[in-house]
Amino acid sequence: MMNRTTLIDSGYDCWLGYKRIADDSVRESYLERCSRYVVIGGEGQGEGEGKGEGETGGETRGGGRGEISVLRTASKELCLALTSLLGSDVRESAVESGSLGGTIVAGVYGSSPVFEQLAHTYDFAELGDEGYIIHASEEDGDGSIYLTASSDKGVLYAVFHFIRLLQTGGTLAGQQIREVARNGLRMINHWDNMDGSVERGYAGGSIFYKDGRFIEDKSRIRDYARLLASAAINAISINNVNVHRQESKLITDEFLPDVAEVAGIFREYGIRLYLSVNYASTIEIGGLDTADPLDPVIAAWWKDAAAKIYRYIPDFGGFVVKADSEFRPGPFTYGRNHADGANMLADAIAPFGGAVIWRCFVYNCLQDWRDRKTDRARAAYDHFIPLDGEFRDNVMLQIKNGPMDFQVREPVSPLFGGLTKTNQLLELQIAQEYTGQQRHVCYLIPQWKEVYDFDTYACGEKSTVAEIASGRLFGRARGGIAAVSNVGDDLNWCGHVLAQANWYGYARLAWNPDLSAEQIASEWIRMTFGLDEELERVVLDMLLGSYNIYESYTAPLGVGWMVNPNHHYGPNVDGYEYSKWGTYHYADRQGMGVDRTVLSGTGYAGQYHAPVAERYESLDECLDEMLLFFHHVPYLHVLHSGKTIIQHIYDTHFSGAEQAAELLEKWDLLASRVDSGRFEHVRERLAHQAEHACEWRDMINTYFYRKSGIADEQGRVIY
Ligand code: GCW
Repeated sequence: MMNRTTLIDSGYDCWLGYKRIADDSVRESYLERCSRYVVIGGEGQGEGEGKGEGETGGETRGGGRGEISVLRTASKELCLALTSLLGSDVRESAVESGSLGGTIVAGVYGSSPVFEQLAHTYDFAELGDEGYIIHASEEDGDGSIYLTASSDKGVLYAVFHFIRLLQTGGTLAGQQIREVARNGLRMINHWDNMDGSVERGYAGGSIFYKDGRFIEDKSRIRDYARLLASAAINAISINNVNVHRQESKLITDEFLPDVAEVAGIFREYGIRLYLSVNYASTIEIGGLDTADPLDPVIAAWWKDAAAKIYRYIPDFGGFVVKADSEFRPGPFTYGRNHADGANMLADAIAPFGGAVIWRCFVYNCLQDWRDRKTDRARAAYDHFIPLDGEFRDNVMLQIKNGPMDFQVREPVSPLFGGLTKTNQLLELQIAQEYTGQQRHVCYLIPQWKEVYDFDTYACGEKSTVAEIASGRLFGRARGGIAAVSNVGDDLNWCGHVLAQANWYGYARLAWNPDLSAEQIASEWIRMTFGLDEELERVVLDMLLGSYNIYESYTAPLGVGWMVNPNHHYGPNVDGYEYSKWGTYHYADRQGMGVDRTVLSGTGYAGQYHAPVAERYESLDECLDEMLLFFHHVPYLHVLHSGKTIIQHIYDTHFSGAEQAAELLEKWDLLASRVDSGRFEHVRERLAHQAEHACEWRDMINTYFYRKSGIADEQGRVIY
């Protein structure tokens, strides 16, 4: 167990700290309607069945065992929040106690006649499995507030939403909230290894494993599940997609008891557990000499493996698979394709209601830098488009937002809009691998909003990524969002307190991609730091500006990379220029950028639908911020902004470093408004960022000054 005194001011509680509301009048006005509560069934014995996450219809088995405890979780959380935020005058009521007037009443619609009066205001059928209602209208008489849904999980979400209302100073009077999840699957992927390390982890070690085994004290996992559920995450994979020897054994009797215990914790919070599996498990742990997906012996091995997993975990979510990617095994070895591999696993797991999440991050990572025709950006599309329509219904293809690899700026993967007959998941990276590694502030919600809102024109206008990933545009049965976690065992979970906003924001956006970056940030600030207008103004300004600031002092105009090899931190313009990874900028003394046009380049621009393809193809129409991703241009090429490429590089790098220094000055205004623990911690990170931004500025500017020989118009210092 964590020692509470060490946690105070550490950021451990994240946005669920529930500090007593300081303003007496606000607290008292809430108390008028919130001094009593009841969660119907919260201590009861009901039993139910959940539908599989990511599904918009159909039957799924398993999950029943969690249903009672999800309501219990809701009840515990409501009690904790009310007593902490409002003071100790809060008590639990009983439904049988006659009049419920002035009570918060939570429960599954249909489990009690008290919810029937809501039937003339809401259509419960529209809520689906996870949607909910918060009804606090005075017109219905008794002043009670109703939190209801058609499932226990929906009630839990309603409870957390209601708590958020109180934390953010929202009005209760007249509230009629109806929320429906826009994405069926809202998943977090961990890249945790059983040795306790986290691949691309920037917040300490794993919260799940140490020294090749599960960590014995699971209390932190419970705290984690609670944070995830508060923002309606409903699925988690708990091990790295690069599945090494030890993690391959997670699906065996050696570790399944532990996996089941962890699954049980997540189940209480409405979260379904998945595992990343080694495609070559039959060889690695099965003692066989092949992993050929069309070999009946292999298919039978996986059927047995699935049956065993479900004996331990009846509501197991399924497998996440990275195959034939970055040296991981896959079906290519046997002359088979990705559909063959995915379908074999899908068939093994289908009888139990499980799914296969198959990643599309497939490219040649042994490229020759001298070869300018092979284009890593093209690879995923080239591999998967020919297979569209060949995957089983319980397969989802997980597609990174961009065609390269989570750079600060990339176009959207053309697989979105390209695939029309296959279930898809959008994959984002909350871990800030290329966006400052949680030492720089980089609030990523604006980047993700652009991805969700991107119009692929697959079926004419409004064919956005949001509509495709959710499954709606092509009428797919499954869909949703997954993201690489930024969490580790640092006391504040994320390494940087402000990086918690990305974790929280990812989840909120997965529930509803229409929320604005500002709205999410302001929710997070109020919940995390309390109600303080000045503090909110400053932190909002810092967060909302941070993505552009980070972009402006790092690799310019969409070209990407320019980082140190392996760990990917800090500037190194040629770090990957002569490597095998397919990530080049092609800078010479005349110009830079990658020609990906159909006319003269790799043809990548042609993987989009009209009019997107034409926009990227055309030097005139291509957006400035994406120019060097699509075109190789001279340094004196003039952007839409009116600046030359070279002057743009100088200007953005000087201003970016200045703005990074201003972030620190802004934070310093908050010295008396933030507890010293979190204040000093963030301050130290911002000081590093300011200094590191100067390093970026000087390396990039100097490199391009020396390459191009063109001086800065403003004659600033370049080395
Ligand atoms: O971004 C790259 C990372 C790898 C990662 C890979 C992937 C898990 O540098 O560390 O491996 O992507 O997404 O599979």
